[in-house]
Amino acid sequence: GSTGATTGDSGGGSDKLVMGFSQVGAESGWRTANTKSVQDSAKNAGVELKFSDAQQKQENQIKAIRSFIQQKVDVIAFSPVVESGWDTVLKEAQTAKIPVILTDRAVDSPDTSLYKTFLGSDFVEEGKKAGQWLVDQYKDEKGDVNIVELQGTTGSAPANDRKAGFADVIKADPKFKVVASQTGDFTRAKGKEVMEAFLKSNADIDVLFAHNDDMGLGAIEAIEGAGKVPGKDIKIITIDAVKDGMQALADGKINYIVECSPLLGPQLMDLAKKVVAGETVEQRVVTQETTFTQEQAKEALSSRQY
Ligand code: GYE
Repeated sequence: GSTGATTGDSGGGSDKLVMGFSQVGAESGWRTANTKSVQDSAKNAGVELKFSDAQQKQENQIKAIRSFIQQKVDVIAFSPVVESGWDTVLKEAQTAKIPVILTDRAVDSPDTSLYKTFLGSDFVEEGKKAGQWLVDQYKDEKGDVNIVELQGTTGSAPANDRKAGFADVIKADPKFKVVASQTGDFTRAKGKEVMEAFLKSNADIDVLFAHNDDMGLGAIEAIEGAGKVPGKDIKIITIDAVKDGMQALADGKINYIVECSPLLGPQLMDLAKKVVAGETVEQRVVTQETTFTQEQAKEALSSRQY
């Protein structure tokens, strides 16, 4: 506020930008790093952050967003756990004239005026990169390549898009067969549990594609538990490139990781300031990312920030 009329300013008259942020949860190493990035960047940017953890439940996110509207925050940012079902609450924010920024995950609403911008990775591209590695690795293979897939949270943008991108690339050759595909909810525990079931019902698995490192790491435990060697008997591709994933890649237990950066905080604070100042911003801001082989992981490991 700039009225300057009050004395003994006890917070109400401060010029600090207030952001309500609704986080998905704490399901993975990626998410932990993302939360830290948002919190640290808010501090550095002088943004007052109201942070809420939805524990992977959409209803909790809707409640948090409504509470941010009631508190009249300057800007709302959130990472939607699933893609569908946001129109009503986003319209409420729009009516209250509070700008919304999507971070990390997308919504499927056709009305793009409901949010100012969407900052995050291109998940279709990530799935394609994973598929392309497989196609290259198995280019001389004549027989079938049996693949199992651990999907992320059902209905989430990264699960939908990574699955689609991967499928789009491997369909070029019918020898690639996805013999089982199920959600592991982006967690290590679920990844292990579902991989155990895959191993029981499929005698001949050549490749695991896991939509994130954590599920891949859980699956490694299942594979070892079944007396097989991860990275050799079963080749493993994951997405994220968090420290534990990169360590497993350097150790030869994972074969390839497609990077997905959780360090969205600084760009988010930048965009928030612009949006609140009424400046126009790009509708879509895509994160820059790379990929890692086992050799590259050995080199990169010591300098990873998360
Ligand atoms: O890949 C996964 C996390 O939305 C990109 O969510 C994010 C994904 C990330 O749980 O590890």
